[in-house]
Amino acid sequence: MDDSSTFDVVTAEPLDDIMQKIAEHKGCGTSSSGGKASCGSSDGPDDMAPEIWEKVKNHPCYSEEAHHHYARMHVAVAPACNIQCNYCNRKYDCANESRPGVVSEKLSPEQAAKKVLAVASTIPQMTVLGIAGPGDPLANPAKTFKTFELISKTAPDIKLCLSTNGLALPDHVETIARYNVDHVTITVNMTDPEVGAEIYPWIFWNHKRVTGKEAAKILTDRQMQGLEMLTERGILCKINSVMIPGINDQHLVEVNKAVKSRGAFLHNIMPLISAPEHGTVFGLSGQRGPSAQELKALQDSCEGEMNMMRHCRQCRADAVGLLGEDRSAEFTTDKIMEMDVAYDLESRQAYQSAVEQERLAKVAAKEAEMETLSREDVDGLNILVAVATKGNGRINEHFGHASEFQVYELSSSGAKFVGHRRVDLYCQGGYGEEDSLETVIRAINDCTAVFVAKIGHCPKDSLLAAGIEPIDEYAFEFIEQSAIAYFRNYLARVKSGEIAHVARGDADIRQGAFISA
Ligand code: CLF
Ligand code: SF4
Repeated sequence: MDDSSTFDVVTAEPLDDIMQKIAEHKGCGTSSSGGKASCGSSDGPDDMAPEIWEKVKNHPCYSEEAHHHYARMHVAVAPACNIQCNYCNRKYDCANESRPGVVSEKLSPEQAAKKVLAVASTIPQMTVLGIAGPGDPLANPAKTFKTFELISKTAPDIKLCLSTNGLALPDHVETIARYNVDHVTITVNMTDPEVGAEIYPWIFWNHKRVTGKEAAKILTDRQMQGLEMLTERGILCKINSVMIPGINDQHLVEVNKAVKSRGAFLHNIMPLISAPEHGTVFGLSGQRGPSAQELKALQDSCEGEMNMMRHCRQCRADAVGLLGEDRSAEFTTDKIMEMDVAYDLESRQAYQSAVEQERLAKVAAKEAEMETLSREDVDGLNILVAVATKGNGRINEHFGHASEFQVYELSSSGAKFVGHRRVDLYCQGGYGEEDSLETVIRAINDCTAVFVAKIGHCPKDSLLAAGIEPIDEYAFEFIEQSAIAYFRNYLARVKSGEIAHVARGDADIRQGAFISA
């Protein structure tokens, strides 16, 4: 038997022991972690076994904390698919792992390997290579595993990651383990074939097309079997689910329980993105996606069961960079073929140690600020704040240059990342765009403040009028430390009567809340 199926490659520890630790970690909702967030993918090294931390610490999808510092890249080597989802148009990338409306440049395994080296030598914090489409990686096993083989030889420090619809998964678990792919995502939208028949018109199974409930039953059985086989081997599994209001939104609570009981590490409930111009069945039938509030409510209701991922950016099958940034245009096939690539493991490691120092400083700063918050009477108050950032866990983006805002919930537990909001750029080459400002304000209307590195007078006044306090006094500081400091100051102002606290659900009546009393 191949040793890699019984021992972890990083720690050489028997996999039974590691599995036990993963299973223990699943119950982290009830674990004691002091004043820190007790559950969720923002967990740190104190919240899990060292072997698990080793696997997730620099994976931007499996660790919320890591996503501020580390980047991933995808290579689009897998064009074919073996099922049909009603939210997919084959013109575009697999919508299980990406948003519709973007098309990746397809690569051969050799081109993909060259691209990985080119990116790794340009972006030293790129630590994960994922194959996520544009079809299903396991419907293209030869190309997928050839790519992994080439990369594991030339860039052994890069973690390998795979995302699949799960239909072919049980047939490939041994190969996945042999190539040390220790992060696998399965998209599970249902465990009930009645629900599945509304999402999947057909699957291609045993050389023929199968439809309706029969197809959905085969798919769910294969997904659950594949999940069990992976977790038995100590491979960390993330479950992606597309939330489709009126079809599987309530049912996803059951899905969450089913995948938790089979050892899944993380659950990522993503919103359906649906528009007629995507040409999908759902887009054309007018099936809507969930609102940010509906999504958050479902994620909150599942959080007691297991770790929930809230920082997914539904990135494309050729995404490159930190989650939320897109550097794929810098690495087109033409450009990478011209690049003189030198893979320098030592300088990558030196860069990553510097990142770790910054990360430790960030955690220490947050803990010191938490210490002061723990002495305050928070009185059950909590607020949301929006943050403009371009990475490193700092408030380092100008208001006008932000294409998304990260949203944190502030409460007696400190600052917890709860999602992000995409927006149109306010600054359009030197002048502010009023229409964009309106969409920004709508996107963060439930936030009490917005933290930015810099902001002009015009947007400042409009935000204040909408009841959102623009804050630039923490420019370039750490996000969580600054947010907690702001929260303490907010509590003091509420207590003194300087401002009135407005509950989140009352965002529409926040107008003028920051006009001094
Ligand atoms: Fe890619 Fe997926 Fe691996 Fe991440 S993405 S294969 S686990 S390396 Fe991440 Fe992108 Fe969301 Fe996917 S943000 S769409 S969850
Ligand atoms: Fe499309 Fe992905 Fe579904 Fe295949 S699995 S039909 S590529 S969304």
